[in-house]
Amino acid sequence: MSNFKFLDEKKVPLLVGWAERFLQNEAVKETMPEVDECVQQAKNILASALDGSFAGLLASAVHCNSQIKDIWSMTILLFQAQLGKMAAAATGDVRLLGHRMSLFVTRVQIALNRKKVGYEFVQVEVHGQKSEILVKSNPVYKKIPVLIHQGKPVCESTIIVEYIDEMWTSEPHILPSHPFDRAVARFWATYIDDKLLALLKALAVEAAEESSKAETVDQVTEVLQLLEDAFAECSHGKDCFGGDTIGYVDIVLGSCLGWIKAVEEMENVRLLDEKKVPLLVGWAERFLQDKAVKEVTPEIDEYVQYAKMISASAR
Ligand SMILES: N[C@@H](CCC(=O)N[C@@H](CS)C(=O)NCC(=O)O)C(=O)O
Repeated sequence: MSNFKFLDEKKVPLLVGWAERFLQNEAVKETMPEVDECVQQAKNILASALDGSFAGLLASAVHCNSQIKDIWSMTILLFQAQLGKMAAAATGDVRLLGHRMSLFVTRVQIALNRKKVGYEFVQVEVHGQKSEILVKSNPVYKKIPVLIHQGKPVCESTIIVEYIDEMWTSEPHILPSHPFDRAVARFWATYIDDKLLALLKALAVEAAEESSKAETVDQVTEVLQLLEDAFAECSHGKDCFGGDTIGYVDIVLGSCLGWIKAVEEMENVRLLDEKKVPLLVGWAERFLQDKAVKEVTPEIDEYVQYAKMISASAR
């Protein structure tokens, strides 16, 4: 479609070799559509896509302007750098690159605390000039948290939490034991990250008109209502999403509580409303009392101050 070679032997030889082998696999061959079918499908999407950004991206890929080529090449280089880094010799034990106010970092700290894994906390700069160790350890996103275990970096908070559960297998377990329950837990964790966090960010640090803020507050209320129902289903009448003990969804949602409460204070609204989401209100109180959580959760005032600082510097 574009006359540009993405899988170029000179640039990404490992990926080229892997792609050839992958496409030869019987299970893949049976299900993979032909290239022509993919081209046709892409053209159909392009023709019917009304959304500007998606159509724009596809259109650029099809005509393959030099900007897209550059982005693609850079992505590949960063990917290669990440692979190289992951293969590097192991040194040290557990280090966590983070910042105290990041809820994503809090997740990892709670998981490590629950498992009683000792670690060195390395505070890094994420705004402005990023710390060198962060750029080296997470060259793709350059974001915290990064868990460096025996010299190997693991990125993305939920992935790190899963890694911790799989690496340190002693109790308490974080993910449920049954594959179905694990799938449900991952579903809600993804929902929280996709929906709730975007809304909280909009309320906490983005300047918006009062009317659109009220709309966002309503959306948060809807999300929390769904999570109230999820709690009823997942907890089976027990104290946590994970049943008797704090589990995956508890950690993912619980790490957002500080920001939820900060937004309540800043916007003078009640998001965790006893009348609307009584189960979540009770759960939140219990969660914040847990020792592993308390130790690493900043005070509401700190969140409020931090949110004000971020939104001021964004203007
Ligand atoms: N999806 C990521 C999000 C991590 C994230 O957004 N981290 C923020 C700190 S709260 C960051 O590093 N921001 C720096 C940046 O966006 O450049 C995760 O779950 O770990």
